Amino acid sequence: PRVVVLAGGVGGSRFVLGARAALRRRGIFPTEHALTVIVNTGDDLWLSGVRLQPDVDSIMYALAGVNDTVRGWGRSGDSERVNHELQEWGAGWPWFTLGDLDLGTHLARTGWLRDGLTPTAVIERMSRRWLLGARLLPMTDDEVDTVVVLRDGSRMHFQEWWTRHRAALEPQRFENPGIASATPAPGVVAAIASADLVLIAPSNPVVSIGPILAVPGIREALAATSGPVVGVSPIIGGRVVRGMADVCLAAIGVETSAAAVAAHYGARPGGGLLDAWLLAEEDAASAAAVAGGGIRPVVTPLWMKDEPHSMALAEAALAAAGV
Ligand code: GDP
Ligand code: FO1
Ligand code: CA
Repeated sequence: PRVVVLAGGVGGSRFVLGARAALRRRGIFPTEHALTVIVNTGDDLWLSGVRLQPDVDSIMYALAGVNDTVRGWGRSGDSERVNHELQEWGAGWPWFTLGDLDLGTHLARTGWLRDGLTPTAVIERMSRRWLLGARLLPMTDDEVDTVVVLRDGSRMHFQEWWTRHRAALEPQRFENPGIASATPAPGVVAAIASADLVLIAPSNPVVSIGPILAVPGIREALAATSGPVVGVSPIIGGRVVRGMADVCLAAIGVETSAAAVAAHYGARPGGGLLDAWLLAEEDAASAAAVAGGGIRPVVTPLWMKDEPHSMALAEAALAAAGV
């Protein structure tokens, strides 16, 4: 089958690892042709002259097996010599660490962007270093970095709000300046159109999946694709399992519950996104509400504690799509 996944960083990468494993288990090699990941680029930023793509890198590093699984971002076994030097210069952000190996990625990317390559072409080139087993596409080649607007009207880059303030400042809304005139990256709409199924990873619905859906043309492509669209709840037992997605959900008036996130995405027959929604056993009581909203609920374990559990979750998603 041709599988498309919409994904953010940590939740996205764990799920994508599971999807790759599930396809391999069905004897599909190489999985590059079967698995396309459309990645959020709202987290991206310029810092100390280099371009960072945190969610793209999280997924690339995880698929390559070189990610720092403890911290959840960056490279395993990284060092911070350059970062210390940047701090001595007062360059960059004192609360934001750029690892030495990770900086190698950012330098390579920035150099190629300066040479005139698009982000899509850079990601394609970087992907050749490893046997990733998936094709990574940015949601767009346009720079539409997420900005947080606070109650007092002040604005800051999403990364500052998330890493420096740990989402402790109450957001009024999230914006992606320029997104209304952004276009999906080459291959994105075609991948969705020719997919046998589309999976929405259990990523942050507001700042990971939200920006992807806000790129004009992507929602329309999802509505028009002939295969099923299956989402996985990032909420288990009414709680975000990692991170601070609850603060993001509150800002857009969505309760932190599996059913509320499903309703936020909406039922495909009603102009929304989803045909089916995977929710945890802890949330089984809200399956009826999901069904009432026109989305087929599937109760299954959602905790991706290791790759076998991620694979089991991906298999449940494939099964829900009848694939
Ligand atoms: P980020 O870009 O690094 O913030 O990562 P994502 O947006 O891809 O994913 C973050 C979301 O993943 C969090 O809001 C969690 O709710 C969700 N998440 C993390 N671990 C798990 C898990 O084991 N199971 C499920 N279902 N969701 C998870
Ligand atoms: N997250 C942190 O909490 N602190 C950091 O210093 C940090 C550095 C960093 C560098 C490169 C990169 O790709 C990601 C990095 N992250 C860091 C993670 C990242 O900022 C966020 O967790 C995500 O963007 C949210 O999805
Ligand atoms: Ca992210």
